Amino acid sequence: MLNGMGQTTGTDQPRVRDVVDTHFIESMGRLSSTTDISAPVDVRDAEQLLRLFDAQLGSRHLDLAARWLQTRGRGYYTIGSSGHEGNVAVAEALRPTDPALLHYRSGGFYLGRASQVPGHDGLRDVLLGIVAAVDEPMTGGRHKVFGNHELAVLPQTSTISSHLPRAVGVAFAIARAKKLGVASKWPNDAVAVCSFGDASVNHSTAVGAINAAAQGSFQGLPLPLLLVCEDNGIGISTRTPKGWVAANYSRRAGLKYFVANGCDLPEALEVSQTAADWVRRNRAPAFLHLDTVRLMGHAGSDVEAAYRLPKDIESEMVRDPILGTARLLVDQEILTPAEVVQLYEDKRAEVMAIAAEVLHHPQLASAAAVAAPLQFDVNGVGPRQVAGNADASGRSELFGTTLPEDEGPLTLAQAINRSLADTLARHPEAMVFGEDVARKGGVYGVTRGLQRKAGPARVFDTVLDEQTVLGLALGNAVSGLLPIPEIQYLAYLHNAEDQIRGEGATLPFFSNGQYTNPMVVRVAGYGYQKGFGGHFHNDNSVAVLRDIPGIVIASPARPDDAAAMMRTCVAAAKTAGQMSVFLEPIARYHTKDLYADGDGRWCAPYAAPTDWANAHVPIGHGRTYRDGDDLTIVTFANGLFLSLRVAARLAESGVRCRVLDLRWLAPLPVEDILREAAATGRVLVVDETRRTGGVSEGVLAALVDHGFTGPTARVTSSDSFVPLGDASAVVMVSEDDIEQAARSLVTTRRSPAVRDGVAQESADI
Ligand SMILES: Cc1ncc(C[n+]2csc(CCOP(=O)(O)OP(=O)(O)O)c2C)c(N)n1
Ligand SMILES: [Mg+2]
Repeated sequence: MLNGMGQTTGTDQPRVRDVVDTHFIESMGRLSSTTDISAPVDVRDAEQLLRLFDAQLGSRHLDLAARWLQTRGRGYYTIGSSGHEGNVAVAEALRPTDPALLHYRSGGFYLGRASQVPGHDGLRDVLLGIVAAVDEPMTGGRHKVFGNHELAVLPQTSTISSHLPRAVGVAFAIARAKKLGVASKWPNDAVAVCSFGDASVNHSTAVGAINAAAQGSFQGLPLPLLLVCEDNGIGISTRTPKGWVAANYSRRAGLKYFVANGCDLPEALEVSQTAADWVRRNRAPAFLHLDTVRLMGHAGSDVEAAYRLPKDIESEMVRDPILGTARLLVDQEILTPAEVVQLYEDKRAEVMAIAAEVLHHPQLASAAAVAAPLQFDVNGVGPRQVAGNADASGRSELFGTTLPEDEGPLTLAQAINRSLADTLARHPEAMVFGEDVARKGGVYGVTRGLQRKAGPARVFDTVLDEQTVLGLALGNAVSGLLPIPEIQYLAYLHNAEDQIRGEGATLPFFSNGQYTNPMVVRVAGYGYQKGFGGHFHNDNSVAVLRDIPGIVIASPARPDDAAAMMRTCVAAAKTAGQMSVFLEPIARYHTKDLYADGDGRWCAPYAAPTDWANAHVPIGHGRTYRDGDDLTIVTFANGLFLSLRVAARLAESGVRCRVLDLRWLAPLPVEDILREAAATGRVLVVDETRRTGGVSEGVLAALVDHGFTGPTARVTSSDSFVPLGDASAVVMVSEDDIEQAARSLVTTRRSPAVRDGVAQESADI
């Protein structure tokens, strides 16, 4: 039976046999040293061929071992590299310091690279991953990946193509760090390599990333990126149209194309070396198309016979790259067939011995242990980190004669602008980029003048693709730079959100904290733009961000908080590798007044970095306004503006509120919520996001979780999109909604557990 798998209980070795296994051994049996299989090939040297064959054999036996471990109930991953082992040639063509983001079939590459650095046992690494062992060197028992910090191999997720935007960012970072003269994690002349499958090139994430690389290169941007398409002609059961990959990428502006038979090691070597050298020399992206076969199905559970003809499976087996290299070794009289089989069986024994040992290794045993890499040590981020060595000369270079703290009261947009400038002044590795942020200075002017101040290498416009914006940031962040990308509108985060969720936030998790994404993603969002722009410019849904483990969500409402919180996020990125999302309320960007025209109470002076008391907002700490004891309003962003106005009106009729601005949506300031709730015994949550999935759910759940028993209510926006024109107002929380709910709530009996006293931190405004 084709693709059949039997378990053989050998005399001293546990083993699993696949038909591919048997086919190899039988084929070797039919071979003699004198069989003239192919024309003599110019192999660089026998030692090299034997070394690469060793990696290929290791990769093959890892696949067999994975299946055996599964039969023992201790193997959790069976997608293998069989048929793709020619990718060892790509590792051979590169340096072990070249950052690699690998396809799940790049086992040959991984073992090849591991063999280039003394002290590494690639076989063991992979087997520890398959059994989810705590001592696996990359994920610490969280996944099976090809990844190793010391080998510059970044772990990848299962989401096909999601690593390509980051790979573009890593290539960009190699060149940009050199240009800026700042330290990077990779050598100046490094090449980033990124492999993926043939079906994966159709994914919009891949299409966008390759497009971004090609467009960048087209306009002369240095991008040393080797894209490797391991083309086995199929994606699980769906055939890739013959010739599709070549037709698409062989004549692409900004992208050099190379093609090689991945089942022919000398050819793969020669072409890989040419491609890698070309990328290194030209600092430009290339597409290396490796023609491979897929043996043993998509994964252990895959019954190929259900969708593939036997003759097709057989013809793939004939191209088995292991067999190809073995024939070459015999043909070149480097080994006899018997010696090849001996090597093959020795490798089996070596791999299975490790497999039999690691299956007893412990796995992660508690939720806390599993989630540990998601807990960034941001508690250590204090005013000292924020102020740091604020270099006065760097600041005056950027700001000229007037420092922002001397400008007088600023709007929210101005405060963010100045804090970005300060970040650029303080961190030479910081960069601000996104759509229209540079020459135009952003749709709302928030980044105005930054390019002039910091130069086009640090403040620049990107291609119009949010996955690229975020991927570029991820690649830069993991390379040691400090990216501050902008997403022009919250509604446009959603088409790229997986770059934060699946790609960004998971990196520390799947690298056991060895790789992080220190960065701050600015997002302009929320509603209340007086009916202009409709949903896509008034998007008020943040649910998609709130449940991502390990990220910080800052949501400043006021200029003084915004500048201080930006500094905190930057400091958290630098000291703890934290990724933060910085949600800015567009409607408040240019607001000056709060209660009455001309009162200027939504403006605030800018705190100098050294003004420790005001230049920093600890993560997860809210801010209380007013000290009323009838009702606590818990809110954030535009809700703060609306609630303060309502609170002032309520005070005139004797209802005394206190208003808590959450400031951080993740982690929520739970202590502050509980303290302020206890202070009045009644809580009204004012939430401009949706009723379902909105922030109010988190606030109320926190109160319940901690035993608050007083009356609560919430006013939220509707479970709707925001329409154009005056109709927008009817789906958004209004001041009237807040006032009515507040008046109604203060008539209810409050919790008996009301604590006396006022809030510890209160600001009168
Ligand atoms: C975004 C995403 N969609 C679907 C899947 C499920 N999936 C896993 S592998 C695969 C096929 C990939 O084929 P290809 O890129 O040719 O790689 P190959 O397995 O053939 O090496 C699919 C659909 C996934 N992992 N990620
Ligand atoms: Mg494929």
